[in-house]
Amino acid sequence: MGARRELKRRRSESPGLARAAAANAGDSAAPRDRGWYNPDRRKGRNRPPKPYRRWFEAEGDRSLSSSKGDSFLLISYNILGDNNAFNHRDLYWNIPCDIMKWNSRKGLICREIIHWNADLVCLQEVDRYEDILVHMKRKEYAGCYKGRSGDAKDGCAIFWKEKRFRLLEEESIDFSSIGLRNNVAQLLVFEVDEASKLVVGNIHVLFNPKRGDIKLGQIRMFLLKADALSRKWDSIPILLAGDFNSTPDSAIYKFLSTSELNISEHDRRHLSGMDNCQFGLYAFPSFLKFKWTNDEVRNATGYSKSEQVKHPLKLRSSYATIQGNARTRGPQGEPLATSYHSKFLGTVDYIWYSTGLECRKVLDTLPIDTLRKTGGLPTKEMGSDHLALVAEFVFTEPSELDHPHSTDDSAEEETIISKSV
Ligand code: KL2
Repeated sequence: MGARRELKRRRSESPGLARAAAANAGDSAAPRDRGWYNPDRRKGRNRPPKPYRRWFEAEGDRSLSSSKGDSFLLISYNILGDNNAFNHRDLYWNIPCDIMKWNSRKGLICREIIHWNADLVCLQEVDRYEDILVHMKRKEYAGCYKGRSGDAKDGCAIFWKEKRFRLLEEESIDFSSIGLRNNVAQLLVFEVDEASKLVVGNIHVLFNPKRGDIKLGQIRMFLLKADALSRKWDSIPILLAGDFNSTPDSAIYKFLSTSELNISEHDRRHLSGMDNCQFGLYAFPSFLKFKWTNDEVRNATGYSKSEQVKHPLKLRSSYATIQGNARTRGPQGEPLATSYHSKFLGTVDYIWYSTGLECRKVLDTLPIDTLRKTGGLPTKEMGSDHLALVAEFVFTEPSELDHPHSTDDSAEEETIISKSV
């Protein structure tokens, strides 16, 4: 039977069926068959971002650990500010212009953030906050932004899933107000699932590899303020994400992980390790013995007479606590690289956590040879010159010995905060 005669026969039997048959038979007058709209089926929506990265989980029997509540996921991601991408063309000279454009990078960055479906998202080098907020709002995130002072156009942003996290307090640090350059940091206090509370910090530390004194001062201040907020809310756990512009073999990393440092044992110009990473082209001659000035000592330690600097937290770095792929990890257990462009290949991004939290898994970074093959980031698949760090955490049951601070003398620390500006 011909298609049109069949159509006529069906039309008389069932008008609905006939309309569908008409569409199939190519009858342009009939409405086309309509499927249900599923936004997640749209091209690329649900596929993991490329290149493929594996999850690594904590070892050991989970049932033995004293976790409470559901786990939650955090992303820390330096997204490469539009202005920095434009102003530092020399770092990206080999990257095609169309890849560097914000409009092409924005889609990759937002898709990646949304794909991991994290509960907390800490971004650095954000100068197009509104562009990102639009996407995040659609996925039921709320956000807040702290821009850098001075001429800089970028800043830090934190987004959180409103269904799980309720904002209790918001604080930001403008380091220029205490003479430590125009970088910024954010500290937020959340109630999670109406059961636990948490301090979340986000920082983008000064880049200048020579100014270890300022970098150390910024980080010291960030940790002191996080500690003070934690104590204010009854010693709640702390999560600190960001681009610390310091490498894992540096004195600044040692300060973060061991809570103390004697700066007289180090050269200010080498304090952040940015001069001797995989191929840091920021090396400085070190044949002259470096002497700290009083101002530099005060920037670093908070006191011009003290060369010893301490912080009050017990911190662990999430990637270093989870064993990963030998091809992606260095001697400290940190990723070999979280950032790559024509002048730098190395690790500067971290997610630190205090007691009261346990890191359950991390999203692996990429091997050096995979990164080198790209010739430099960003690429047409990766929107920034940094990789997004993603880690999953659980709250642990509090024990007598387990509080986020290494000392319990809050009065002493409050004095340090007020004096060390
Ligand atoms: O290292 V970064 O890149 O965390 O990804 O942070 C800073 C640097 C960012 C904000 O200031 O801009 C980049 N050489 C290389 N990179 C630079 C320079 C520079 N002279 N100045 C700023 N950045």
